[in-house]
Amino acid sequence: MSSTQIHATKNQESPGKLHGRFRARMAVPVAAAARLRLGLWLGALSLLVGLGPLASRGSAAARPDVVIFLADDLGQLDSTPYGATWLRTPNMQRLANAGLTFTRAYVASPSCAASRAALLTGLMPARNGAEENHSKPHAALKKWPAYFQDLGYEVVAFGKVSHYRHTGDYGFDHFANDSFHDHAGIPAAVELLQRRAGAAPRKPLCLFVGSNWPHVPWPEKDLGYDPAKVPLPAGTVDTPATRQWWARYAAAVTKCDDDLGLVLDAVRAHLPANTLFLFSSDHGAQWPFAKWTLYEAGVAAPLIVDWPGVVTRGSRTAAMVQWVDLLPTLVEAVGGKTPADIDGRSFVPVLRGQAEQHRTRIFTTHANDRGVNVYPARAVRDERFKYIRNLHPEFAFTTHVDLVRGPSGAREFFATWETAAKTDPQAAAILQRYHSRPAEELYDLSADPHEQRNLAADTRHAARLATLRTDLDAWMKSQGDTQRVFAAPRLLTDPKSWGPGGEIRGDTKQAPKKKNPKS
Ligand SMILES: [Ca+2]
Repeated sequence: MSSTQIHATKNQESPGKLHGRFRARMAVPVAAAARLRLGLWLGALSLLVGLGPLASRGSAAARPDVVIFLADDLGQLDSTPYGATWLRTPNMQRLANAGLTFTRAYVASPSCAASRAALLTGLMPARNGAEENHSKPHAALKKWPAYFQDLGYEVVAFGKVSHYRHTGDYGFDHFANDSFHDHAGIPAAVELLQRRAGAAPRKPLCLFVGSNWPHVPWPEKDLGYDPAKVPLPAGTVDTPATRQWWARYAAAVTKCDDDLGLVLDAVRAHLPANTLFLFSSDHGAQWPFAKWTLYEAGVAAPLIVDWPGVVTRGSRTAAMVQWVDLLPTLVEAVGGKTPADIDGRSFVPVLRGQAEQHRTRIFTTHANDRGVNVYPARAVRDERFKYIRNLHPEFAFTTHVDLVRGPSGAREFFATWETAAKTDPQAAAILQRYHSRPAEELYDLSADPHEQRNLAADTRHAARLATLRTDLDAWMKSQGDTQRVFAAPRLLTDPKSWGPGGEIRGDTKQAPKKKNPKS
Protein backbone atom coordinates (compact mmCIF):
# COMPACT_ATOMS: atom_id res chain seq x y z
CA MET A 1 0.00 0.00 0.00
CA SER A 2 2.77 2.43 0.89
CA SER A 3 4.46 2.10 -2.50
CA THR A 4 1.16 2.91 -4.20
CA GLN A 5 0.73 5.97 -2.01
CA ILE A 6 4.18 7.16 -3.01
CA HIS A 7 3.29 6.61 -6.65
CA ALA A 8 0.12 8.66 -6.25
CA THR A 9 2.01 11.52 -4.59
CA LYS A 10 4.58 11.68 -7.39
CA ASN A 11 1.87 11.84 -9.99
CA GLN A 12 0.15 14.71 -8.26
CA GLU A 13 3.16 16.95 -8.96
CA SER A 14 2.15 18.70 -12.15
CA PRO A 15 4.57 20.17 -14.74
CA GLY A 16 3.11 23.58 -13.85
CA LYS A 17 4.27 23.27 -10.24
CA LEU A 18 7.77 22.24 -11.32
CA HIS A 19 7.92 25.21 -13.65
CA GLY A 20 6.96 27.65 -10.89
CA ARG A 21 9.56 26.29 -8.49
CA PHE A 22 12.27 26.52 -11.17
CA ARG A 23 11.46 30.19 -11.79
CA ALA A 24 11.74 30.96 -8.08
CA ARG A 25 15.13 29.30 -7.85
CA MET A 26 16.39 31.34 -10.83
CA ALA A 27 15.37 34.71 -9.33
CA VAL A 28 18.96 35.65 -8.29
CA PRO A 29 21.16 38.51 -9.62
CA VAL A 30 23.31 37.42 -12.61
CA ALA A 31 25.41 39.24 -15.21
CA ALA A 32 23.50 40.69 -18.17
CA ALA A 33 24.96 38.28 -20.75
CA ALA A 34 24.40 35.35 -18.54
CA ARG A 35 20.92 36.66 -17.90
CA LEU A 36 20.27 36.82 -21.65
CA ARG A 37 21.53 33.29 -22.21
CA LEU A 38 19.61 32.12 -19.19
CA GLY A 39 16.56 33.99 -20.38
CA LEU A 40 16.70 32.31 -23.76
CA TRP A 41 17.26 28.92 -22.15
CA LEU A 42 14.55 29.53 -19.60
CA GLY A 43 12.20 30.57 -22.36
CA ALA A 44 12.94 27.39 -24.26
CA LEU A 45 12.50 25.34 -21.11
CA SER A 46 9.31 27.18 -20.32
CA LEU A 47 8.05 26.38 -23.80
CA LEU A 48 9.00 22.73 -23.38
CA VAL A 49 7.46 22.45 -19.93
CA GLY A 50 4.43 24.36 -21.09
CA LEU A 51 4.04 22.12 -24.10
CA GLY A 52 4.38 18.97 -22.01
CA PRO A 53 0.73 18.71 -21.09
CA LEU A 54 -0.29 20.04 -24.49
CA ALA A 55 1.74 17.36 -26.24
CA SER A 56 0.12 14.84 -23.96
CA ARG A 57 -3.31 16.20 -24.78
CA GLY A 58 -2.44 16.19 -28.45
CA SER A 59 -1.77 12.49 -28.43
CA ALA A 60 -4.76 12.03 -26.14
CA ALA A 61 -6.99 13.29 -28.94
CA ALA A 62 -6.11 10.17 -30.89
CA ARG A 63 -6.71 7.82 -28.00
CA PRO A 64 -9.71 5.51 -28.39
CA ASP A 65 -12.85 6.04 -26.36
CA VAL A 66 -13.41 3.34 -23.76
CA VAL A 67 -16.81 2.12 -22.55
CA ILE A 68 -17.13 -0.36 -19.67
CA PHE A 69 -20.54 -1.89 -19.03
CA LEU A 70 -20.92 -3.67 -15.70
CA ALA A 71 -23.70 -6.09 -14.84
CA ASP A 72 -24.48 -6.73 -11.17
CA ASP A 73 -24.66 -10.28 -9.77
CA LEU A 74 -24.68 -11.92 -13.22
CA GLY A 75 -23.12 -15.39 -13.15
CA GLN A 76 -20.65 -16.19 -15.91
CA LEU A 77 -22.64 -19.11 -17.27
CA ASP A 78 -25.95 -17.22 -17.32
CA SER A 79 -25.90 -15.85 -20.87
CA THR A 80 -25.97 -17.30 -24.36
CA PRO A 81 -22.27 -16.62 -25.12
CA TYR A 82 -21.46 -18.88 -22.15
CA GLY A 83 -23.85 -21.65 -23.16
CA ALA A 84 -27.18 -20.73 -21.53
CA THR A 85 -29.16 -20.87 -24.77
CA TRP A 86 -32.44 -20.92 -22.80
CA LEU A 87 -31.80 -17.32 -21.66
CA ARG A 88 -32.68 -14.30 -23.77
CA THR A 89 -29.44 -12.29 -23.88
CA PRO A 90 -29.31 -11.16 -27.53
CA ASN A 91 -27.12 -8.14 -26.82
CA MET A 92 -24.52 -10.12 -24.90
CA GLN A 93 -24.53 -12.48 -27.89
CA ARG A 94 -24.27 -9.58 -30.33
CA LEU A 95 -21.24 -8.32 -28.43
CA ALA A 96 -19.68 -11.80 -28.36
CA ASN A 97 -20.22 -12.12 -32.12
CA ALA A 98 -18.32 -8.88 -32.63
CA GLY A 99 -15.60 -9.30 -30.02
CA LEU A 100 -13.45 -11.58 -27.90
CA THR A 101 -15.07 -13.71 -25.16
CA PHE A 102 -12.97 -14.74 -22.15
CA THR A 103 -13.98 -18.15 -20.79
CA ARG A 104 -11.74 -17.95 -17.70
CA ALA A 105 -12.13 -14.44 -16.30
CA TYR A 106 -12.37 -13.98 -12.52
CA VAL A 107 -13.31 -11.23 -10.12
CA ALA A 108 -11.22 -10.68 -6.99
CA SER A 109 -14.03 -11.32 -4.52
CA PRO A 110 -17.69 -12.45 -4.79
CA SER A 111 -19.50 -9.46 -3.27
CA CYS A 112 -20.29 -6.06 -4.77
CA ALA A 113 -18.05 -3.67 -2.81
CA ALA A 114 -14.99 -5.90 -2.57
CA SER A 115 -15.17 -6.82 -6.24
CA ARG A 116 -15.62 -3.27 -7.51
CA ALA A 117 -12.93 -1.79 -5.24
CA ALA A 118 -10.43 -4.28 -6.69
CA LEU A 119 -11.47 -3.35 -10.23
CA LEU A 120 -11.11 0.37 -9.60
CA THR A 121 -7.75 0.19 -7.78
CA GLY A 122 -6.06 -2.73 -9.57
CA LEU A 123 -5.30 -4.08 -6.10
CA MET A 124 -6.61 -7.23 -4.42
CA PRO A 125 -8.80 -6.79 -1.30
CA ALA A 126 -6.15 -7.21 1.43
CA ARG A 127 -4.04 -4.50 -0.22
CA ASN A 128 -6.82 -2.04 -1.17
CA GLY A 129 -8.60 -2.36 2.18
CA ALA A 130 -12.10 -3.26 0.90
CA GLU A 131 -12.34 -6.87 2.09
CA GLU A 132 -15.87 -6.81 3.50
CA ASN A 133 -18.91 -6.15 1.38
CA HIS A 134 -20.04 -2.52 1.80
CA SER A 135 -16.49 -1.37 2.66
CA LYS A 136 -14.32 1.14 0.79
CA PRO A 137 -10.73 1.01 -0.45
CA HIS A 138 -8.10 3.18 1.30
CA ALA A 139 -8.69 6.86 0.51
CA ALA A 140 -5.04 7.57 -0.39
CA LEU A 141 -4.87 4.97 -3.17
CA LYS A 142 -4.74 6.10 -6.77
CA LYS A 143 -7.95 4.95 -8.46
CA TRP A 144 -9.10 4.25 -12.00
CA PRO A 145 -10.32 7.76 -12.91
CA ALA A 146 -6.94 9.35 -12.02
CA TYR A 147 -5.04 6.95 -14.30
CA PHE A 148 -7.22 7.92 -17.25
CA GLN A 149 -7.36 11.63 -16.36
CA ASP A 150 -3.53 11.58 -16.48
CA LEU A 151 -3.89 10.35 -20.07
CA GLY A 152 -6.22 13.22 -21.00
CA TYR A 153 -9.54 11.38 -20.56
CA GLU A 154 -12.87 12.57 -19.29
CA VAL A 155 -13.91 9.78 -16.91
CA VAL A 156 -17.64 9.38 -16.27
CA ALA A 157 -19.80 6.87 -14.36
CA PHE A 158 -23.55 6.24 -14.62
CA GLY A 159 -25.41 3.74 -12.45
CA LYS A 160 -23.80 1.19 -10.11
CA VAL A 161 -20.09 1.36 -10.92
CA SER A 162 -18.46 1.42 -7.50
CA HIS A 163 -20.59 0.25 -4.58
CA TYR A 164 -23.57 2.60 -4.92
CA ARG A 165 -22.87 5.89 -3.13
CA HIS A 166 -19.14 5.20 -2.83
CA THR A 167 -18.78 6.59 -6.38
CA GLY A 168 -18.05 10.10 -5.11
CA ASP A 169 -14.82 8.87 -3.48
CA TYR A 170 -13.27 7.71 -6.73
CA GLY A 171 -12.61 11.03 -8.49
CA PHE A 172 -14.81 10.68 -11.57
CA ASP A 173 -15.20 13.88 -13.61
CA HIS A 174 -18.93 13.25 -13.50
CA PHE A 175 -21.13 10.55 -12.00
CA ALA A 176 -24.87 10.06 -11.48
CA ASN A 177 -27.61 7.57 -10.64
CA ASP A 178 -25.54 5.55 -8.16
CA SER A 179 -28.31 4.75 -5.68
CA PHE A 180 -29.96 1.34 -5.21
CA HIS A 181 -31.72 0.19 -8.39
CA ASP A 182 -31.63 3.66 -9.99
CA HIS A 183 -32.13 2.56 -13.57
CA ALA A 184 -32.10 6.11 -14.93
CA GLY A 185 -28.31 5.76 -15.33
CA ILE A 186 -28.83 3.86 -18.59
CA PRO A 187 -30.79 6.57 -20.49
CA ALA A 188 -28.49 9.19 -18.90
CA ALA A 189 -25.46 7.43 -20.41
CA VAL A 190 -27.21 7.24 -23.78
CA GLU A 191 -28.02 10.95 -23.57
CA LEU A 192 -24.37 11.79 -22.81
CA LEU A 193 -23.23 9.85 -25.87
CA GLN A 194 -25.78 11.65 -28.07
CA ARG A 195 -24.73 15.03 -26.70
CA ARG A 196 -21.01 14.40 -27.20
CA ALA A 197 -21.54 13.27 -30.80
CA GLY A 198 -22.09 16.82 -31.99
CA ALA A 199 -19.40 18.44 -29.83
CA ALA A 200 -15.82 18.58 -31.17
CA PRO A 201 -12.96 18.76 -30.45
CA ARG A 202 -13.21 16.93 -27.19
CA LYS A 203 -11.26 14.82 -24.71
CA PRO A 204 -11.37 11.08 -25.23
CA LEU A 205 -14.04 9.43 -23.08
CA CYS A 206 -13.72 6.67 -20.50
CA LEU A 207 -17.33 5.83 -19.65
CA PHE A 208 -18.52 3.34 -17.05
CA VAL A 209 -22.16 2.27 -17.12
CA GLY A 210 -23.54 -0.01 -14.42
CA SER A 211 -26.81 -1.89 -14.71
CA ASN A 212 -28.17 -2.78 -11.26
CA TRP A 213 -29.74 -5.91 -12.77
CA PRO A 214 -29.58 -8.88 -12.06
CA HIS A 215 -29.09 -7.85 -8.42
CA VAL A 216 -32.16 -8.53 -6.24
CA PRO A 217 -35.00 -7.61 -5.99
CA TRP A 218 -35.87 -9.55 -9.13
CA PRO A 219 -38.98 -8.95 -11.28
CA GLU A 220 -42.12 -10.62 -9.96
CA LYS A 221 -44.44 -10.41 -12.98
CA ASP A 222 -44.27 -10.87 -16.74
CA LEU A 223 -41.11 -12.91 -16.41
CA GLY A 224 -41.13 -14.24 -19.95
CA TYR A 225 -39.78 -17.54 -18.65
CA ASP A 226 -41.73 -20.68 -17.73
CA PRO A 227 -40.54 -21.74 -14.25
CA ALA A 228 -41.32 -25.37 -15.09
CA LYS A 229 -38.84 -25.29 -17.96
CA VAL A 230 -35.85 -23.31 -16.62
CA PRO A 231 -32.70 -25.44 -16.19
CA LEU A 232 -31.52 -25.17 -12.56
CA PRO A 233 -27.87 -24.70 -11.53
CA ALA A 234 -25.91 -27.66 -10.14
CA GLY A 235 -26.49 -28.24 -6.44
CA THR A 236 -30.03 -26.84 -6.50
CA VAL A 237 -32.92 -28.58 -4.73
CA ASP A 238 -35.68 -28.75 -7.33
CA THR A 239 -38.88 -27.30 -5.87
CA PRO A 240 -41.63 -25.18 -7.51
CA ALA A 241 -40.68 -22.13 -5.41
CA THR A 242 -37.01 -22.51 -6.38
CA ARG A 243 -37.97 -22.64 -10.05
CA GLN A 244 -40.10 -19.54 -9.65
CA TRP A 245 -37.16 -17.62 -8.15
CA TRP A 246 -34.70 -18.84 -10.81
CA ALA A 247 -37.14 -17.71 -13.52
CA ARG A 248 -37.27 -14.32 -11.80
CA TYR A 249 -33.46 -14.15 -11.89
CA ALA A 250 -33.60 -15.01 -15.60
CA ALA A 251 -36.02 -12.11 -16.15
CA ALA A 252 -33.56 -9.81 -14.36
CA VAL A 253 -30.73 -11.08 -16.60
CA THR A 254 -32.80 -10.17 -19.66
CA LYS A 255 -33.42 -6.69 -18.20
CA CYS A 256 -29.65 -6.28 -17.88
CA ASP A 257 -29.28 -7.41 -21.48
CA ASP A 258 -31.84 -4.76 -22.53
CA ASP A 259 -29.72 -2.13 -20.72
CA LEU A 260 -26.61 -3.39 -22.50
CA GLY A 261 -28.39 -3.14 -25.85
CA LEU A 262 -29.34 0.51 -25.27
CA VAL A 263 -25.77 1.48 -24.39
CA LEU A 264 -24.25 -0.61 -27.16
CA ASP A 265 -26.56 0.98 -29.75
CA ALA A 266 -25.64 4.47 -28.54
CA VAL A 267 -21.92 3.67 -28.58
CA ARG A 268 -22.12 2.32 -32.12
CA ALA A 269 -24.17 5.34 -33.26
CA HIS A 270 -22.24 8.13 -31.57
CA LEU A 271 -18.65 7.07 -30.79
CA PRO A 272 -15.86 6.35 -33.29
CA ALA A 273 -15.52 2.84 -34.72
CA ASN A 274 -12.28 2.22 -32.80
CA THR A 275 -14.05 2.50 -29.41
CA LEU A 276 -13.06 -0.25 -26.97
CA PHE A 277 -16.19 -1.76 -25.39
CA LEU A 278 -15.88 -4.08 -22.40
CA PHE A 279 -18.71 -6.01 -20.75
CA SER A 280 -18.44 -7.88 -17.45
CA SER A 281 -20.16 -8.59 -14.12
CA ASP A 282 -18.97 -8.10 -10.53
CA HIS A 283 -19.66 -11.75 -9.45
CA GLY A 284 -22.28 -14.48 -9.63
CA ALA A 285 -25.96 -14.61 -8.79
CA GLN A 286 -27.53 -14.40 -5.34
CA TRP A 287 -28.04 -18.15 -5.27
CA PRO A 288 -26.80 -20.98 -3.05
CA PHE A 289 -23.15 -21.87 -3.88
CA ALA A 290 -22.71 -18.68 -5.98
CA LYS A 291 -22.48 -15.07 -4.67
CA TRP A 292 -20.46 -14.92 -1.41
CA THR A 293 -18.61 -18.13 -2.35
CA LEU A 294 -15.34 -18.90 -4.13
CA TYR A 295 -16.97 -21.56 -6.28
CA GLU A 296 -16.98 -20.88 -10.02
CA ALA A 297 -20.60 -19.68 -9.84
CA GLY A 298 -19.39 -16.99 -7.44
CA VAL A 299 -16.10 -15.76 -8.86
CA ALA A 300 -16.04 -16.61 -12.59
CA ALA A 301 -17.19 -13.55 -14.54
CA PRO A 302 -18.46 -13.00 -18.05
CA LEU A 303 -15.93 -10.84 -19.91
CA ILE A 304 -16.37 -9.80 -23.52
CA VAL A 305 -14.24 -7.15 -25.23
CA ASP A 306 -15.11 -5.59 -28.56
CA TRP A 307 -12.28 -3.51 -30.02
CA PRO A 308 -12.76 -3.28 -33.78
CA GLY A 309 -9.60 -3.73 -35.79
CA VAL A 310 -7.74 -5.24 -32.83
CA VAL A 311 -9.63 -8.22 -31.39
CA THR A 312 -10.70 -10.98 -33.76
CA ARG A 313 -14.45 -10.90 -34.36
CA GLY A 314 -16.38 -13.69 -32.67
CA SER A 315 -13.29 -15.20 -31.05
CA ARG A 316 -12.85 -16.87 -27.65
CA THR A 317 -9.88 -17.27 -25.34
CA ALA A 318 -9.16 -19.50 -22.35
CA ALA A 319 -6.44 -17.15 -21.05
CA MET A 320 -6.89 -16.77 -17.28
CA VAL A 321 -7.43 -13.12 -16.36
CA GLN A 322 -8.65 -11.22 -13.29
CA TRP A 323 -10.63 -8.04 -12.69
CA VAL A 324 -7.54 -6.34 -11.25
CA ASP A 325 -5.97 -6.82 -14.69
CA LEU A 326 -8.56 -4.62 -16.40
CA LEU A 327 -7.05 -1.32 -15.21
CA PRO A 328 -3.50 -1.90 -16.52
CA THR A 329 -4.87 -3.62 -19.64
CA LEU A 330 -7.01 -0.66 -20.64
CA VAL A 331 -4.31 1.85 -19.66
CA GLU A 332 -1.92 0.06 -22.02
CA ALA A 333 -4.61 -0.36 -24.68
CA VAL A 334 -5.05 3.42 -24.92
CA GLY A 335 -1.31 4.04 -25.05
CA GLY A 336 -0.49 4.66 -21.38
CA LYS A 337 2.27 3.16 -19.29
CA THR A 338 1.07 0.26 -17.14
CA PRO A 339 1.43 0.92 -13.40
CA ALA A 340 4.01 -1.40 -11.83
CA ASP A 341 2.91 -1.19 -8.21
CA ILE A 342 -0.54 -2.79 -8.45
CA ASP A 343 -1.64 -6.44 -8.48
CA GLY A 344 -3.17 -6.26 -11.96
CA ARG A 345 -1.13 -7.07 -15.06
CA SER A 346 -1.97 -6.06 -18.61
CA PHE A 347 -3.34 -8.72 -20.96
CA VAL A 348 -3.21 -6.56 -24.08
CA PRO A 349 -1.28 -9.32 -25.92
CA VAL A 350 -4.34 -11.56 -25.44
CA LEU A 351 -6.60 -8.85 -26.89
CA ARG A 352 -4.28 -8.50 -29.87
CA GLY A 353 -4.28 -12.26 -30.46
CA GLN A 354 -0.54 -12.39 -29.70
CA ALA A 355 -0.88 -14.56 -26.57
CA GLU A 356 -3.14 -17.40 -25.53
CA GLN A 357 -2.17 -17.36 -21.86
CA HIS A 358 -1.94 -14.68 -19.21
CA ARG A 359 -1.92 -15.93 -15.60
CA THR A 360 -0.93 -19.39 -14.38
CA ARG A 361 -2.75 -18.91 -11.06
CA ILE A 362 -5.97 -17.13 -10.15
CA PHE A 363 -6.45 -16.05 -6.53
CA THR A 364 -9.79 -15.07 -5.01
CA THR A 365 -10.79 -13.99 -1.52
CA HIS A 366 -13.92 -13.48 0.52
CA ALA A 367 -14.49 -12.02 4.00
CA ASN A 368 -18.11 -11.30 4.90
CA ASP A 369 -21.28 -9.36 4.16
CA ARG A 370 -21.91 -7.59 7.45
CA GLY A 371 -23.38 -10.10 9.93
CA VAL A 372 -25.49 -12.01 7.41
CA ASN A 373 -22.59 -13.86 5.83
CA VAL A 374 -19.41 -14.28 7.87
CA TYR A 375 -17.37 -16.90 6.08
CA PRO A 376 -13.80 -15.90 5.22
CA ALA A 377 -12.20 -18.04 2.53
CA ARG A 378 -9.28 -17.92 0.11
CA ALA A 379 -8.77 -19.86 -3.12
CA VAL A 380 -6.31 -20.50 -5.89
CA ARG A 381 -6.86 -22.19 -9.21
CA ASP A 382 -4.37 -23.35 -11.78
CA GLU A 383 -5.01 -24.60 -15.31
CA ARG A 384 -7.10 -27.48 -14.05
CA PHE A 385 -7.62 -27.59 -10.26
CA LYS A 386 -9.08 -25.24 -7.68
CA TYR A 387 -8.15 -25.25 -4.02
CA ILE A 388 -10.45 -23.47 -1.53
CA ARG A 389 -9.41 -22.85 2.06
CA ASN A 390 -12.27 -22.09 4.43
CA LEU A 391 -10.48 -20.18 7.19
CA HIS A 392 -13.07 -21.06 9.83
CA PRO A 393 -14.83 -24.35 9.09
CA GLU A 394 -16.38 -24.10 12.55
CA PHE A 395 -18.52 -21.21 11.28
CA ALA A 396 -21.96 -21.86 9.78
CA PHE A 397 -22.26 -20.62 6.21
CA THR A 398 -25.26 -18.31 5.90
CA THR A 399 -26.29 -15.59 3.42
CA HIS A 400 -29.28 -13.50 2.38
CA VAL A 401 -30.45 -16.65 0.56
CA ASP A 402 -31.19 -18.64 3.70
CA LEU A 403 -31.65 -15.87 6.30
CA VAL A 404 -33.45 -12.96 4.70
CA ARG A 405 -37.17 -12.88 3.96
CA GLY A 406 -38.82 -10.65 1.38
CA PRO A 407 -37.72 -9.63 -2.11
CA SER A 408 -34.06 -8.97 -1.23
CA GLY A 409 -33.51 -12.37 0.35
CA ALA A 410 -34.51 -15.80 -0.81
CA ARG A 411 -35.77 -17.50 2.32
CA GLU A 412 -39.10 -18.02 0.57
CA PHE A 413 -37.62 -20.71 -1.65
CA PHE A 414 -34.80 -21.79 0.67
CA ALA A 415 -37.41 -22.85 3.25
CA THR A 416 -38.68 -25.39 0.70
CA TRP A 417 -35.19 -26.94 0.69
CA GLU A 418 -35.37 -27.37 4.45
CA THR A 419 -38.75 -29.07 4.12
CA ALA A 420 -37.49 -31.33 1.32
CA ALA A 421 -34.42 -32.26 3.38
CA LYS A 422 -36.64 -33.88 6.01
CA THR A 423 -37.57 -36.70 3.63
CA ASP A 424 -35.12 -36.49 0.71
CA PRO A 425 -31.52 -37.59 1.47
CA GLN A 426 -30.19 -35.76 -1.60
CA ALA A 427 -31.78 -32.50 -0.47
CA ALA A 428 -30.43 -33.13 3.04
CA ALA A 429 -26.92 -33.57 1.63
CA ILE A 430 -27.20 -30.30 -0.31
CA LEU A 431 -28.41 -28.46 2.77
CA GLN A 432 -25.59 -29.94 4.86
CA ARG A 433 -23.02 -28.90 2.26
CA TYR A 434 -24.52 -25.41 2.15
CA HIS A 435 -24.16 -24.65 5.86
CA SER A 436 -21.12 -26.74 6.77
CA ARG A 437 -17.91 -26.74 4.74
CA PRO A 438 -14.63 -28.53 5.28
CA ALA A 439 -11.38 -26.67 5.94
CA GLU A 440 -10.12 -27.57 2.49
CA GLU A 441 -11.77 -28.23 -0.84
CA LEU A 442 -10.11 -29.37 -4.07
CA TYR A 443 -11.91 -29.62 -7.40
CA ASP A 444 -10.90 -30.88 -10.82
CA LEU A 445 -12.45 -28.13 -12.94
CA SER A 446 -11.92 -30.10 -16.15
CA ALA A 447 -13.85 -33.16 -15.01
CA ASP A 448 -16.13 -31.42 -12.51
CA PRO A 449 -16.72 -27.82 -13.63
CA HIS A 450 -19.56 -27.27 -11.15
CA GLU A 451 -17.43 -28.40 -8.19
CA GLN A 452 -19.62 -31.20 -6.90
CA ARG A 453 -16.85 -33.66 -5.85
CA ASN A 454 -14.36 -32.48 -3.24
CA LEU A 455 -11.05 -34.30 -3.84
CA ALA A 456 -9.16 -32.81 -0.87
CA ALA A 457 -9.16 -36.14 0.99
CA ASP A 458 -8.32 -38.18 -2.13
CA THR A 459 -4.72 -39.38 -1.73
CA ARG A 460 -4.29 -39.55 -5.50
CA HIS A 461 -4.35 -35.73 -5.48
CA ALA A 462 -2.16 -35.21 -2.41
CA ALA A 463 0.75 -33.72 -4.37
CA ARG A 464 -1.52 -31.31 -6.22
CA LEU A 465 -3.15 -30.29 -2.96
CA ALA A 466 0.23 -29.66 -1.33
CA THR A 467 1.38 -27.49 -4.25
CA LEU A 468 -1.75 -25.34 -4.24
CA ARG A 469 -1.60 -25.00 -0.45
CA THR A 470 1.95 -23.68 -0.76
CA ASP A 471 0.98 -21.34 -3.60
CA LEU A 472 -1.91 -19.93 -1.58
CA ASP A 473 0.23 -19.47 1.54
CA ALA A 474 2.90 -17.60 -0.41
CA TRP A 475 0.35 -15.36 -2.09
CA MET A 476 -1.48 -14.56 1.15
CA LYS A 477 1.86 -13.63 2.73
CA SER A 478 2.74 -11.40 -0.24
CA GLN A 479 -0.61 -9.64 0.18
CA GLY A 480 -0.15 -9.00 3.89
CA ASP A 481 -3.38 -10.91 4.41
CA THR A 482 -4.32 -10.74 8.12
CA GLN A 483 -7.26 -13.17 7.72
CA ARG A 484 -9.30 -10.87 9.90
CA VAL A 485 -12.86 -11.81 10.86
CA PHE A 486 -14.83 -8.57 10.58
CA ALA A 487 -18.17 -9.54 12.15
CA ALA A 488 -19.54 -11.97 14.71
CA PRO A 489 -19.86 -15.45 13.18
CA ARG A 490 -22.57 -18.05 13.71
CA LEU A 491 -21.16 -21.32 14.93
CA LEU A 492 -22.13 -24.76 13.67
CA THR A 493 -22.33 -25.78 17.33
CA ASP A 494 -25.10 -23.18 17.82
CA PRO A 495 -27.77 -24.36 15.37
CA LYS A 496 -30.29 -21.87 16.70
CA SER A 497 -28.20 -19.09 15.13
CA TRP A 498 -28.66 -20.41 11.59
CA GLY A 499 -31.08 -22.59 9.63
CA PRO A 500 -34.85 -22.04 10.09
CA GLY A 501 -34.27 -20.29 13.45
CA GLY A 502 -31.49 -18.01 12.24
CA GLU A 503 -32.02 -14.32 12.76
CA ILE A 504 -30.50 -11.25 11.20
CA ARG A 505 -27.89 -9.53 13.29
CA GLY A 506 -25.82 -6.47 12.80
CA ASP A 507 -26.26 -3.66 10.37
CA THR A 508 -28.28 -4.74 7.35
CA LYS A 509 -31.04 -2.95 5.51
CA GLN A 510 -32.64 -6.29 4.72
CA ALA A 511 -33.11 -7.16 8.39
CA PRO A 512 -36.81 -7.79 9.03
CA LYS A 513 -36.39 -7.66 12.82
CA LYS A 514 -33.55 -7.39 15.29
CA LYS A 515 -34.66 -9.72 18.05
CA ASN A 516 -31.23 -10.87 19.03
CA PRO A 517 -28.70 -8.09 18.46
CA LYS A 518 -25.60 -9.95 19.60
CA SER A 519 -23.25 -8.12 17.26
CA1 LIG B 1 -22.91 -7.38 -7.20
